[in-house]
Order: sequence, then C-alpha cells, then structure tokens
Amino acid sequence: MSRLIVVSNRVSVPKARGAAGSQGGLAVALGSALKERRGIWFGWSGKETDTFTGDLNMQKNEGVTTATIDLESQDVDEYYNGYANRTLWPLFHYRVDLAEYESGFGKGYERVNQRFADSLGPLIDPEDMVWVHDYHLMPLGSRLRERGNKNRIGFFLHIPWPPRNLLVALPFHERLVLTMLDYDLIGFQDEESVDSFLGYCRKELQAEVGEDGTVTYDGRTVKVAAFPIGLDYEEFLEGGTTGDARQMEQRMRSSSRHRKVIIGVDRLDYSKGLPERFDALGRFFDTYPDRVKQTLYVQIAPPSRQDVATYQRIRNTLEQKAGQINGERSEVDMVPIRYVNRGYSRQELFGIYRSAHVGLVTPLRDGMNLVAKEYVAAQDPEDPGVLVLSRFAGAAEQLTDALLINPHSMEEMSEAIREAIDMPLDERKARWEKLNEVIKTTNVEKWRADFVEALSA
Ligand code: ADQ
Repeated sequence: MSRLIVVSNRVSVPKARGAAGSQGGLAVALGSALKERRGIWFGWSGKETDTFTGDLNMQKNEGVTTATIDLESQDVDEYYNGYANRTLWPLFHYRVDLAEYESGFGKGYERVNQRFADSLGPLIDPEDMVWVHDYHLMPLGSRLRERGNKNRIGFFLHIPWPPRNLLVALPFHERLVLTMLDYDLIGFQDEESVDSFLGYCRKELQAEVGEDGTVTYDGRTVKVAAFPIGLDYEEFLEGGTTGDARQMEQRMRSSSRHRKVIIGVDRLDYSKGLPERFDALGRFFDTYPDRVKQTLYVQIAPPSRQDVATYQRIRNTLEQKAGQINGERSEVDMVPIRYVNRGYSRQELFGIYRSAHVGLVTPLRDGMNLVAKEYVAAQDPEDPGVLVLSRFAGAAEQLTDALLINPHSMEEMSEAIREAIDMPLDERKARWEKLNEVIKTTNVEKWRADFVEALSA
C-alpha cells in the first residue's frame, strides 16, 4: 500500500478516538485516513513570523506524522486573509458582490503555493500518493510537477465550484484553472460542481471533455468526479454515549422546559444564511404568535475569520437581529432565541442535536454541510427530530428526505419550521430512517476510500 501525503492549509494534530475537545470537519475526516497509511500531513502551522524561514517542524501523534511550516505576516495577509478568504471564498459561494481582488493577493497566493511545493517536495518519495485539499492550494499540484514530481496527485475541493458565468469574474481565472489540469484527479462535493467545472473547461478552454468526466488538454488527461464527504459515523455515535453528550442533552431539555427546540449550528459565516434564517424565524413567530412560548431557537455560531471585514459585519448584523427578535417577543421568564458565540466539543454537540426537535440548516451555498448529517446521526430512532435543509447545500443532493427549502424565501422557511414541528411520529421516523441510511453508508471512510481508489487507478 503506497504512503499517502495529505496537504491542506492548516494541519490539525489528530486526537485519540473519543478524546474531548472540538475538531473541525477536515481534521476528523483526514485523521482516520492518515492513520491507515502511515501518512504525512503537511501544511501551515498557523504561526506567523517576520521573515519566511522554510523550517520544517515534524511531529508524530497518534500514528500520524505532521510536517508544518510557518508563514510570514505578509503571506498570511495576502494568501490566507486575502486571496483565499476575500477573493475565492466569496466568489465560490456565489457572492461576486463580496469578492475582492488585489494583485497583491494573487501574488501572495502564488508565492505561498510555491513555498508549500518547495518545502513539501523533498518529503515525497516516488511511490507516494499526494492528496491536496481545498481552495487555498489549487495551484500546488502544478508547482510540484514543475519540481519534477511524477507521483499520482489528487485534489479535493471542500467548497462549491461556481458556474462558469461567475468564475469568469475572477481576474486570471484561466490561469488558475489551467494549473488544476496538472492533477490526476479532481474531486468535488457534488455533481453540480462537477458539471460547472466541466462546462468551464469545455467553453473557456475548449478542452476535450469526455462522457466519463475526463478533461483532456494539451496532451494531459485529468479525471473529474463527485466524492461527497461524510461523517466519521461510528466515532460520532460513540461520542454520543459519553457523559458529556448525555449531560448536555439533559441540560438542554431541562432548560427548554417542554418547549420545542430548533437548533442551528454554524461557523459565523455569510455563506451559512444566518440573517435570512433569523428573519424567517421572526416571520414564523409573527405568523403563529401562539407558538412563541412553545418554541425555543438555539443558534450556536462561533466567530471565524475575524480579520476579514465581511465577517465583522455579519457578526454585527446577527447581534442586531437576535436582539430585535428577542426584544420584541421576550417575557420576563422567556426568550425565543438563545444566540451563543462559542464552539462546543463534538460530544456536547451530539447532546445538543439530540435534544432538538428541528435541525435548521439553511446555507445560501455550502460545499456539503456536515452539520446536517451530524444532526440526523444524533437523533433518537424512536423519536427523531426533523431536518430542514437548504437545497443549496451539497448535502441536499443526498439528503432528499429532509424538508428541502429555498433559504431566500422567508415564507418557505417559516412554513417548513411549522411543518417540522407538527410532523407526526410516523412520518418523522420514515424520513429519518432513509436519511440515516444514506449518512451511515456514505461515511467518511467511503469518501476517503473512493477518492484514494480513484487516485490510484
Ligand atoms: P465548514 O464551512 O466549516 O466546512 P460544516 O461542514 O458545516 O462547514 O462544518 C464542519 C464541522 O465544523 C462540523 O463537524 C461541525 O460540527 C463543526 N462545527 C460547525 N459549527 C460548529 C460550532 N458552532 N461548534 C462546534 N463545531 C462546529 C467546509 C465546507 C463544508 C464542508 C466541510 C467538509 O464549507 O461545506 O461540509 O468543509 O468538507
């Protein structure tokens, strides 16, 4: 079995199975993948230095070797806060209006990708497979090829790939896409992204696009396919048996005092559709005033990317909206919304999800959205809650038994909330069983195995 080298912007040190503490989706997904293949996980340490040294820091944790480099402050400004999070993230989430472009961002992005290639290159043995992750590192494969790496190199994008008409708004879009054709395999979360990517290659590059999702350009062929990411299902369920999970469920139930709990769990990000969701709740409370006292909405939203102005703005907007909804409808002993700006461990999240009658997942765009899957997996099979899911999350292609909604329609969201709260047990069980089956069988192991198999083919 060839060794696997995983590359992502940040490296998250794998934790022991069932260990306490919060871990992001990517960390959970890749930790298990690496353990099996004696892998190396390479990326940025998260540290900033005055000048770039290129020094490698190698460590071994839980059977996984991590190798990290520090970046200099200018790199972090231009590559991470700049091109990745102010240019690509908004554009790839269909927010052309929020996408900013400065030539310094583009230069910083190319410089850091070169630095990654220069530091990583010497660690790669000829038989290794390399798996590059996400929008921070799209040109990395191409930079490695320039250094002479002939390995199998694959790329997986965790966020949506935008339609051609949006992508062409990006200066030098062609250069970016061309670098991607140096991979052997490109994976997306959903078929819609695959179609958009192939459409771009066909129309903008006049590349040859095969029925089987291959793109041939300039004598090279790259395979393109959807690999929907899943949960580390067993690990997540195990977490649900811990004291932390049980206590949290109890805490939620006793403090909600027989009200129907609606839960939202999202990084504080404009792609997650939070202002629209708050407005829909306001509308639900206005349409059904007798429900105000019978319902409790809990939104958990830890701040992220606070160095980027759009993220500061969305935080202010939500504080204002939550304050207004509560101000207008609270009683001395009751608030309709609990708005919490912190993260919780996966075990605690399990307990929170399980206590909720409705899971509200309404991004305006999302690559996949693992919260939707976690909410379903955490339910009591005998009395499951209802998932209300945006049709614009990648997860909607798989989770067709959720109540699928258009997050731009307050009316639709408000009605879906009512329908979810009132849904009879039989229907809840029937929907849950189908959803759970999909989530259990298309778990993170399958995602990893499918991708690695396609890459080695
Ligand atoms: P994210 O945008 O971060 O990830 P998501 O998939 O919803 O979105 O969440 C990833 C993980 O973060 C989940 O395991 C979740 O439990 C955790 N998380 C989210 N909010 C949390 C909170 N308030 N407290 C604690 N944990 C929280 C990107 C893409 C997604 C894609 C993932 C994985 O944007 O579309 O699903 O990568 O590919």
